[in-house]
Amino acid sequence: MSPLGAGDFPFIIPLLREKESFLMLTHVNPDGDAIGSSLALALALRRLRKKVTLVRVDELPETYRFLPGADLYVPYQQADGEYDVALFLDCGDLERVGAARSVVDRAKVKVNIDHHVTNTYYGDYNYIDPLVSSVGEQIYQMLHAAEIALDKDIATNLYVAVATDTGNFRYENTHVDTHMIAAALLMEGVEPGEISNQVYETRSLAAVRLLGAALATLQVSRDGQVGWLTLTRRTLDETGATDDDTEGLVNYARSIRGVEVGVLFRQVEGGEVRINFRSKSRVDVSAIASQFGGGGHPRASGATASGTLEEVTDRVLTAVAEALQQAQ
Ligand SMILES: [Mn+2]
Repeated sequence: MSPLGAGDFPFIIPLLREKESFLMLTHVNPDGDAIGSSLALALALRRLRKKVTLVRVDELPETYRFLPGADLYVPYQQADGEYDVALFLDCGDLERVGAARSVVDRAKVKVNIDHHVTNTYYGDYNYIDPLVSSVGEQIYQMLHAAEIALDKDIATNLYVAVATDTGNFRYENTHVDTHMIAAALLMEGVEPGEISNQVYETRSLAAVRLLGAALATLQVSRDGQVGWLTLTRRTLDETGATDDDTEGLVNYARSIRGVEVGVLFRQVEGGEVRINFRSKSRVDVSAIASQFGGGGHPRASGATASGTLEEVTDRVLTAVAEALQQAQ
């Protein structure tokens, strides 16, 4: 845990031990950290014989369905009981749970566990640590402090959470603690080669076709510092790809030599455009995303804006150019 990151941590541990029923929520379009950290905590709570209702809004991405406990997820509409505690994982603000917002008040207490620098502290208890790589690290620290033993299933989920949010231990959010925790997880029997095969080396045909279509739209700014890709609804429909298949595409724009900021524009339902930002080393893209009502991390963020693809692209590229200017 980073020195800044404890927050309400000391109050959350007793809640886990003493309360009986837990509602667990994470963000829409869940990624490896959201799913891995949730499943790890859900499995740990079940070992303590707690009642756990782990809800989802979207189907789990195919990539993560191999995770131990993945079948614990239920559609949020099934959360029709009363709960002692709602646990929010990897959600920078309450809106991130999407339609599951309608069930959160079924719990008496809200616990917010997150690592986004833009977190709004919406919980009754907040454990926010922007200096750690992932919520996976935070859950590891919590289980460790609560003296709840790991097993291979819990460790596998935590490993996937940490690995995916660090780009498989490549991003600058990979710290000494990150590797120490990974080592502790390997001691529980985690198989990194097998996980890597599942998470990084297995794609659907549609996803690879989408990659080709996305790369064909690549544009780079005149100064070479901004690269962007554009996905229309039509492209998504023609390739048969799902929204989950768009994950990681933005990294191709950022990977170009000289590019500091990569952006992916994706048309979504209802006349809106989903925007994903990545930066290499200087620009804080969480600040840019905030201008558009979104949030995230300094090097990876996202927002959803209304308007046509052209309008949104114009506005966003102007904001990126300004941010680049200030970061010179
Ligand atoms: Mn995360």
